[in-house]
Amino acid sequence: MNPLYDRLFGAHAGRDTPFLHLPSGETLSHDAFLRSVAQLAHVLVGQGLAPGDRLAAQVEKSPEALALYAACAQTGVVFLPLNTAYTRDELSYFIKNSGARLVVGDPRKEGDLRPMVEGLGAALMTLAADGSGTLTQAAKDRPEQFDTVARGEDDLAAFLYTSGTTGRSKGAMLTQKNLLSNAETLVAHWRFTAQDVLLHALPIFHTHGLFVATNVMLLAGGAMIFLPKPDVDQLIARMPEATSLMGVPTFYTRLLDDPRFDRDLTRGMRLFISGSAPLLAETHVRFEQRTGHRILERYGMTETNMNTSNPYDGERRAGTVGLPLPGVELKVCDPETGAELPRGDVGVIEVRGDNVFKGYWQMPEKTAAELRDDGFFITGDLGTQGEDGYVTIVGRGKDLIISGGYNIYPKEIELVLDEVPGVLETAVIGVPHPDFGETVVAVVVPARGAEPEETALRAACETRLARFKHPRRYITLPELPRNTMGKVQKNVLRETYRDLFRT
Ligand code: MLC
Ligand code: AMP
Repeated sequence: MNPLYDRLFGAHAGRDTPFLHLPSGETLSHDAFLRSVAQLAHVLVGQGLAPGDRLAAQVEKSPEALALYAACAQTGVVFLPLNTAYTRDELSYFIKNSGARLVVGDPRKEGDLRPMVEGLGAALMTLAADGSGTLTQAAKDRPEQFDTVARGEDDLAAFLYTSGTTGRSKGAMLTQKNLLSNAETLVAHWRFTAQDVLLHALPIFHTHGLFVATNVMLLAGGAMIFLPKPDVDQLIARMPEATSLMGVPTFYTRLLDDPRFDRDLTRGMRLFISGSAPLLAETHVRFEQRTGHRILERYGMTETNMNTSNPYDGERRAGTVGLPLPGVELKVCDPETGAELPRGDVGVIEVRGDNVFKGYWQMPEKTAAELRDDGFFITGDLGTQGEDGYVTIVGRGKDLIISGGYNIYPKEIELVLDEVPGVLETAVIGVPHPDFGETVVAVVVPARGAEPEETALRAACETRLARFKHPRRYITLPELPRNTMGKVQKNVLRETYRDLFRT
């Protein structure tokens, strides 16, 4: 028995039904996909990977990349997907911290990656966006059947790294049960069936694109139009074949900016889902006016999968993230004492359920700080729950910027900028941005008599931080605003620079 593999993948063996519709016009059936998974599973075992070992993958979105996830499930290997934007420095931390034994990377970066990967005692294989590379080369002649390795519900299925307020990324350990229970809940809640066709344009290295979108469609037995990027022309061209779309708010604002996106185009769609970042109530209203559809907003995170969702049939209330999902307990607590607050009060959201992860890999203190003994996870999001159960997120207790659905922790950027010669200190903030929701601005205080060049600041970020984390604007100030306790008042900075990107 291997519940994750059996339910998501094995259940479709022999089914000649469409699974992935590709940009080339080709369609891959469930069965053809599973045969390629078995071949990859043979390669992983051939590489000496045993159940519980970690495989890190930094690869472009492709059917083969998805098959690698499935092959990990089939062999009991822990899958560790990584953002393709991460630099070699960032990657090296994840490989070292996770102890990954095999790294699958982009052949274009092979020369850069190999010394680092092998220096860390791991092996490197490659996989390109078009499916070529040493991984698929090795899989070519392997059998198309593989005896699934037995695993239990509490065994680890994946590690997803999330940054933190201290600037050090933590590996969130997700079990089979975490993933399966959430997928089951979402299929039922959002009414997905084998007749659904999901327009899949999210990256597959994060919770949203991998565990929400893909796991839901696998469990439901439906098909996906698998686009490498959320290109608006492609989304519009393929929408008539689809029944549903999952996206971050940027998808929806970009679609609304295109006059071709209208009621007629969306006639065959039954569901638009938004998450990973706040959807402005204004976007929700404009979307309904334009298409007649009410976007269904839900709320989740890497450590917990999905926690709340607006209802399918009931009121999808703009500006809220809906109600706790079945099987998820949610409470709003006093940030200082942890005591549960009365309905309507603002506090930190805590959640408990089969969806909540097992802890951070080899970081017991960080786990203890966020995961209570009674199983409640302290999300760090500030919110309120109304008498009727609807949850509204009003802010974040954690110093976090969400840009186009990617989480960016200011501390990580401040640590890099603070090291630049001539910099006394820095404060990195998020300010409203019309496309990304929020974007990164760095406020820099020069050391006495120094004038650090913006090019030097940019260069420092270049090798150490993925591009989406790079500040879009640098502002020099003689000093940072501080309160009487000496703490930097980022709220003052955010207020001062709130209109920097307003059009
Ligand atoms: C790309 N860039 C970004 C960016 N994405 N900058 C800031 N924030 C982002 N999110 C930068 C690139 O580095 C590049 O910079 C330039 O923008 C163009 O890159 P691109 O790849 O062409 O961008 P685009 O295709 O337009 O992608 C934007 C996006 C994408 C918003 C569609 O970022 C995206 O798919 N986001 C989804 C993220 C996601 O899946 N989040 C879920 C996390 S799970 P330059 O300088 O080189 O020009 C989670 C839990 C939950 O949060 O609840 O779901
Ligand atoms: P990540 O750690 O990348 O999984 O991001 C999780 C964070 O994204 C949450 O803690 C929230 O701050 C935010 N988030 C996810 N969905 C929503 C939403 N619908 N509205 C507001 N914030 C959200």
